[in-house]
Amino acid sequence: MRIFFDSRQLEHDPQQELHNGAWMAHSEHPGRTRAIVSAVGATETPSDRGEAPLLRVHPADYLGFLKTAHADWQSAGRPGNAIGYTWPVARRRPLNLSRIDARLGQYSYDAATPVAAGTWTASYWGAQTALAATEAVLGGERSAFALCRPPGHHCGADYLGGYCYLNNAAIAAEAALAAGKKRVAVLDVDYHHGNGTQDIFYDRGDVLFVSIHADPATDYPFYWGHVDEAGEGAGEGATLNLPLPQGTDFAAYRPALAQALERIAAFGAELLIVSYGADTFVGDPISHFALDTADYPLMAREIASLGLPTAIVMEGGYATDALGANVAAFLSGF
Ligand code: OKP
Ligand code: ZN
Repeated sequence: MRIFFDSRQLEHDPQQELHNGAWMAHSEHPGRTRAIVSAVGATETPSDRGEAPLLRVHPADYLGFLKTAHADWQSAGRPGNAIGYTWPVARRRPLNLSRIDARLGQYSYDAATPVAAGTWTASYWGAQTALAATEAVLGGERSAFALCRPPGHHCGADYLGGYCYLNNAAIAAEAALAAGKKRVAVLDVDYHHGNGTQDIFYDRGDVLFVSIHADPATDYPFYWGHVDEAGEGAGEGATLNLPLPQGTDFAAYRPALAQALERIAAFGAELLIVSYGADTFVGDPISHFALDTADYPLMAREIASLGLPTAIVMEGGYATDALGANVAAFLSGF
């Protein structure tokens, strides 16, 4: 399998996140990626396809915010990473605010996603990595892996959150549509619901979003991922949420996976994007499913049995010591 990776993604090195009321070292650190790189073997560096494919998903004002947020924070005399502390709820309308705190609030939804000096560069090359893998499958590869970092599935068109800044899976799906595919499916198997990807395609009939994740009644991101979220307008029926309880092991996971794959087949997808998070692993420090390393090849084989050209995009996974083995196990099933 062709594997794409750009080492500039390591430049994103967020210091801390607000976790259960205290600042703690950030879970989404560069060491995650180093662990995966050393386990998966040779990688290819993506070429630069520019900003146009990013702009199919993210508005220019959001990209502009992301590019300068850390510098703006520094100009305001602030230490460390840029992070918001106030968020608009009822008044989320397009105000032209210049204060960095106001802009951070307008373009984000949590305090777990700091903007550091290297965040834009890393996110940009993460998106290029997803595009390279997508182009490989559009060109005839059966599957390809994009070793993306930071992850992407929590970030919407114009907001960051959940350690995510650019939505790599959505950028990949839009690239496939731009290349002529009529129907694309995104299967999100990260432990957390992919709220950003869901939001981006919620009213669209050409992209099916299917997610298996921890029940938002107990788990982040709480406000999305409930069973009754099924899409709207032209997208009615093109969103499928399959929440599962904490403690779920692969035996309990399998029926949901079968249901997800059935829906993707029925949709008539021509290309599949998999948002793969290894945080369903039993030893994950911030998650509560009970999948094991040996389950990932089985999960992958079932996904591969759809017979669709498949671009796999890396999302979460925080048990760094087991992360390389878990990712390699998943990829081996394709
Ligand atoms: C990103 B991905 C909880 C802090 C917020 C955010 C989790 C983001 C996961 N105390 N946690 O889906 O793996
Ligand atoms: Zn996750």
